[in-house]
Amino acid sequence: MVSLEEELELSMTYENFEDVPARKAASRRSVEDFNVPAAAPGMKMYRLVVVSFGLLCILQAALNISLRLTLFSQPNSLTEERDEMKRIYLDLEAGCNNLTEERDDLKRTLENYVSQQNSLTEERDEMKRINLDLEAGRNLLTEENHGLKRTLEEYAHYLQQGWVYFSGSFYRISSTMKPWQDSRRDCQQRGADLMIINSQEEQDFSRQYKNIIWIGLMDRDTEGEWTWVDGTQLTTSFWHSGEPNNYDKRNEDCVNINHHDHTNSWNDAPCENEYFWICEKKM
Ligand code: MAN
Ligand code: CA
Repeated sequence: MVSLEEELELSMTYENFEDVPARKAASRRSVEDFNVPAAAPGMKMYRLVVVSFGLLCILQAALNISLRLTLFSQPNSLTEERDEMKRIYLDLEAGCNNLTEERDDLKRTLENYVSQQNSLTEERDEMKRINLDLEAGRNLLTEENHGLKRTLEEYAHYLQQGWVYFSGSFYRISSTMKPWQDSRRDCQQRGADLMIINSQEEQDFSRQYKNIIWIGLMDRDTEGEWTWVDGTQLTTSFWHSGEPNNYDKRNEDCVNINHHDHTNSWNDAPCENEYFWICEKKM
């Protein structure tokens, strides 16, 4: 004989494996064996318990399935999420690389622009300097041009007045006779001075005039210290022999060309004596 509890236990253990119709028959048989009427309240309770137990099993199975689904689907979604994150990361990385390249490109462009600008600034400054130099050169040339114009006008003027050009100077012999000081004043009024002789050539040139003529040499300030009208001291001299001599104890402080037929033609004479004179305009 099998007790009700034992039967219940068996049913719980072998529910999935036993042949249900056979079991049902056995149940029926055991019920018949116990002689329990079919509609008895104990039977009802038994059936209720069995059904409840079956429902519980189904519930558990459903729970198992849903848990399994949840557990197995979670790693998948994590992997997907990870892959998605990976993709996003790769996209971001690529974007970042692109931005870095773009930034480097812009940097290079900026550097090029800056260096270009620097070289343009240098060029501009160089051009400015050149321009200033050219301007200075032009001003110099303009000045020179004006100077040359003035010189040319002077040349024209002295030539028109009958002056003779020799070795960088114009010369003029007077047509009247005056004392040394008046002679000098006449030369100065013409923009010139009495002749200064600095070379053998000039000395030879001076001898072509056959009259006695004053030149720009004197020792009025200090006796024996011969000075040219431009303030320079006498270095190369062409005194006639015996001169200067303050002849006959006279004060002969001014110089003239007296002996034209001699290379050394100079003579000292009293300044108040009247002679012709020769002016020189240095050009
Ligand atoms: C004249 C003047 C003098 C000069 C003598 C030379 O007297 O010209 O100055 O020294 O001649 O004999
Ligand atoms: Ca003399």
